[in-house]
Amino acid sequence: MEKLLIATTNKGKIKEFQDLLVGLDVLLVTPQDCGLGLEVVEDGQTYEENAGKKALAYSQASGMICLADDSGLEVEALGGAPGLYSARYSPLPNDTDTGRRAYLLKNLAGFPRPWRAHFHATLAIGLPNGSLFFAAGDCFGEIVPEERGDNGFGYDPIFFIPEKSCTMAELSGLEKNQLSHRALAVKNALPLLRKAFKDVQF
Ligand code: ITT
Repeated sequence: MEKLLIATTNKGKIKEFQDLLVGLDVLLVTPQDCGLGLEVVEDGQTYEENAGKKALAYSQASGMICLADDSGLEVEALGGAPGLYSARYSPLPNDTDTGRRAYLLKNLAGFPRPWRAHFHATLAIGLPNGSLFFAAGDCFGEIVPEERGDNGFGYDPIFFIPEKSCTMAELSGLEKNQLSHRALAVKNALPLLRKAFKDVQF
């Protein structure tokens, strides 16, 4: 069976991709499965640049078709921050998801609610010949000042979805995968992935 390398070190993303890509008839492998420990510097100015950089680095190191994700949370009152810097949004180096959520709430404290926000995901499909294909998705909601729920990862416990009347972390994995930015991006990426596996000669 052909293999797709999920080019991320984020365990939350890996779990979601494993569930979102069940319909794709390929074997999903992780960098850990392949013994790959790449450090990709995310210095791009856009989600596309960073996702493309990760997909290419992993496809060149592995010789496999790779799927990379660059995503973030954009908060209107903060002019779109943390955005591209969502994974590093903290004054403390190596802070945790909990620390980053607390820092975001501290920065939002002076602003009137609702604190409108959306999650964005750009996926890059990298081929060993250097070709890149992109797909994206967004999920809209608002930030709430108290954490709710234990599922998901990152900013999920403070991201409220009005249509569901709960936070992203209160949704089951299955429910999150019906409406998240990553779910929508995967839906848009599936035809590109199918084409990539048809076209590439292994
Ligand atoms: P890789 O680069 O290895 O994929 P990463 O976590 O560094 O892992 P990003 O640079 O794309 O990935 O950062 C995305 C950050 O945005 C992530 O660490 C979370 O803080 C946040 N984020 C993205 N998607 C999210 C989601 O579905 N739920 C909660 N937070 C999310």
